[in-house]
Amino acid sequence: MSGLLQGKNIVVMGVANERSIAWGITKSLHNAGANLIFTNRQERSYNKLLKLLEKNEIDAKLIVTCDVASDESIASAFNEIKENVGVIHGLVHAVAFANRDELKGEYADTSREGFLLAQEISAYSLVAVTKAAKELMTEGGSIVTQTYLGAERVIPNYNVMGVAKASLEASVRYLAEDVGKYGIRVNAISAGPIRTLAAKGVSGFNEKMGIVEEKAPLRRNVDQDQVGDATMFFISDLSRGITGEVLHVDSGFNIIG
Ligand code: N5H
Repeated sequence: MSGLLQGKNIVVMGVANERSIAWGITKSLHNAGANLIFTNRQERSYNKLLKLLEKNEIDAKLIVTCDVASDESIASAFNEIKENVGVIHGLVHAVAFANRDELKGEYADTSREGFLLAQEISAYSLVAVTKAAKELMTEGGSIVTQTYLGAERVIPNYNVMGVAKASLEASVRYLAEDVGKYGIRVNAISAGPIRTLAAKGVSGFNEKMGIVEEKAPLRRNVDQDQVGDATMFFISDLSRGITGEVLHVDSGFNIIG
């Protein structure tokens, strides 16, 4: 599989630590020969990323700060990428946020503020970065985001995030139509539950993993590397006929009634 992304410049957003889905993706893209550009928001994740890259002997082409809550920050991040790298061929969006206290109990209790925050960081951010990234994808490109089954069905506790992911998945389709004429594709991976920093401490998470082991056709959970390889497929030309799609990487869990 190596070499599939040789010479391709791919932006990865959302590495917080080695458990991050974005880190599994990083390894898959690196193994396929991609040049990697990272964005992160916090100093803490920047330091983590530097250590991870060193430990795994991966050279980042560039690391820029980007706060997806700010249009100025997005503009300056992609400007910096344009100046230092020029053309990009792919973008991985693995960013989401909702207030922890709204990821339990009833969805009906969601606050206006919490609703808007989840939508802004988890869904609008894809729109905003697509707008910025498409200007740098002058040779065509591929954009991949991360979603979850709670967008399609009511999954206890997912609440405001389920609605944000529904918005994200609809955005994938609308964006795919917009940028398709420039040879740019937009797709999503719908991963099964994975123990990440974001998932840490959220109500009912362990139980969800147990249900997958019991009910999914493959009788096991998925991991970051499996999502990484599927994302690599979407970033590469192997998936050149696919856009606006949501691909489940969930041991088949979603087909079971
Ligand atoms: C049904 C479930 C379990 C309940 C819902 C979990 C939703 C998690 C997603 C969001 C993104 C988690 C989140 O924003 C947590 C924050 O409030 C607090 N955490 C942080 O700030 C950490 C430090 C940073 C790294 O996190 C972020 N987001 O920046 C769904 C699960 C079975 C599957 C799952 C966990 C889905 C998913 O969307 O991640």
